[in-house]
Amino acid sequence: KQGFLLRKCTVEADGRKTPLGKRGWKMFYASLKGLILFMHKEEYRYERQVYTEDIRNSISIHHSLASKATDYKKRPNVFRLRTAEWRIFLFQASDQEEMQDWMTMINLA
Ligand code: I3P
Repeated sequence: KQGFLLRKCTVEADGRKTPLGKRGWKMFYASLKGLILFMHKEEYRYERQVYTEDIRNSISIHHSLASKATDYKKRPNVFRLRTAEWRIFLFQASDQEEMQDWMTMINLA
């Protein structure tokens, strides 16, 4: 699965809140390959050579859990991803169906 997703980091791997200045929403072209959610800065990058920056932004979804962020009211179609290292991200999809699809693909991967 692939497509545009907005991402917000909220909790880092050390369990601390993501520091101010790094908590903003950022647009990525996401592609799910196996147990890695690649976060590409540009859409065209996903099928070509893999860029170091894109690898750095990628997220291991092994033992992770995606669920609807029902408590986050500021934006629609937002789901939360908690990783095995207990990092927490919010992702905003373009509509409800996309959101559901991403959660299903992540949780079944
Ligand atoms: C963050 C940015 C986010 C906001 C976050 C800010 O600032 O404005 O949009 O989250 O609030 O810290 P920065 O870009 O400087 O990191 P929301 O859109 O969810 O309000 P937060 O600290 O309450 O998460």
